[in-house]
Amino acid sequence: MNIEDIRKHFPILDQEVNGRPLVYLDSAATSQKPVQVIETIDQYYRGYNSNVHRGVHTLGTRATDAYEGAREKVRKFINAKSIQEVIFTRGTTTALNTVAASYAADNLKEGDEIVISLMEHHSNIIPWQQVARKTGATLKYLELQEDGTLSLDNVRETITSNTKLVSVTYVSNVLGVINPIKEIARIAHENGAVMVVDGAQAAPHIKVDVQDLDCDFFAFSGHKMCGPTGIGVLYGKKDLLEKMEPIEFGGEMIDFVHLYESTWKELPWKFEGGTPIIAGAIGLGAAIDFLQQVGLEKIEAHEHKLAAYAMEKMSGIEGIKIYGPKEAGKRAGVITFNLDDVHPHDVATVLDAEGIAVRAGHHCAQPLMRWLEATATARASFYLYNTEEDVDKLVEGLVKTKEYFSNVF
Ligand code: 7TS
Repeated sequence: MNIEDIRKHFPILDQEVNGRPLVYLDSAATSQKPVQVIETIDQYYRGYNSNVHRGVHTLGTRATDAYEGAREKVRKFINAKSIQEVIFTRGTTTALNTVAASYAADNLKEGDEIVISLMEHHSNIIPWQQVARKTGATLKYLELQEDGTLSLDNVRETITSNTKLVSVTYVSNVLGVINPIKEIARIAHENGAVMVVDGAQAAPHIKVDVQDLDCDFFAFSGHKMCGPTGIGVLYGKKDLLEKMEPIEFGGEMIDFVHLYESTWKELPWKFEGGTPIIAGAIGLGAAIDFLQQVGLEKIEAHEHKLAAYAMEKMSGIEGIKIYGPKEAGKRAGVITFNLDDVHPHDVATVLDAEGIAVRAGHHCAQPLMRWLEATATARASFYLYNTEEDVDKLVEGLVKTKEYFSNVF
């Protein structure tokens, strides 16, 4: 599929915003959805909407087959050993909170250490703060080098035999940095700690192999990878998940309910209390089919090329400050920047008038913002449907923004 073919699959891109063709550069917040995903959800609601795992009627069986079929697609997508290791959640946030509230809350105690990094999204900070508060464990941070990358020396110094859990993002949603997860997992294991990976910005963009990474838990969201909102995945190694307690109790997740005690279903269903996110999971399955049809390697290469092109073009704008590594090879398709003293919200507003969607703010990473000594930044993020022309329009928009504000002040 070439880029024109890919774009044809995304009807939303073919529209004008504020009288200009839409340039969507906010895929790190949420990606657009191809027709396959929209139609798959539509077909479910029109054709076989039904609850799953109960009863024997035909629609129920079709819905169950589609829901469990989506789980198998996810298993293959991340190369998990078994579908028992694939838990559907509401998204990355819920997946990370599940590990914190179940595994960490039950296994950590005073004197134990949790290691995360300074570049984490709030969803990979606050659950561990809560665990630390409740268990008496200590939260420690991996430091960043000058260009915003992690150093393995610092990883080796920070992770010790007291470390019981390490949780690091695979790809930063602010700096686009790709972290050496496999090496960090090895260091965590050498010290007897479990390795949790926030894969929210990785799963959409790079081929993930949880067995090769040898991580213990891996969390990601469907909506950032062409799927619907409200669905995500927690991968966990079976031997760990088996020992963990569910965090939501009720229908769907039980085997037998007695008056004063109950038993749980086997994995992965013991972690999916209540009616599951049926349409979401089926939609995520369609998104995975689409991404595989295009090819993850191709998507990754396309984004690296676009990021390199954007870095080169944007660096030419006088007064721009681009955060993170200069080498495009070290980053995914995310470019965070500030333009002179113009507030990033103003940058985003002027760009919006040009039909260009970027995000401005702290990107749910306030500790990283403090480290960058910025209260806020603007961020352009690319996906498989973006083109060099989109980058050119962004650069033109930024030049206009500069001119506009130099006339105002
Ligand atoms: N982790 C990372 C690295 C993220 O980028 C995000 C969302 C999350 C966790 C949380 O994912 P959720 O699907 O549970 O919300 N990041 C962003 C962003 O960069 N802009 O909007 C949401």
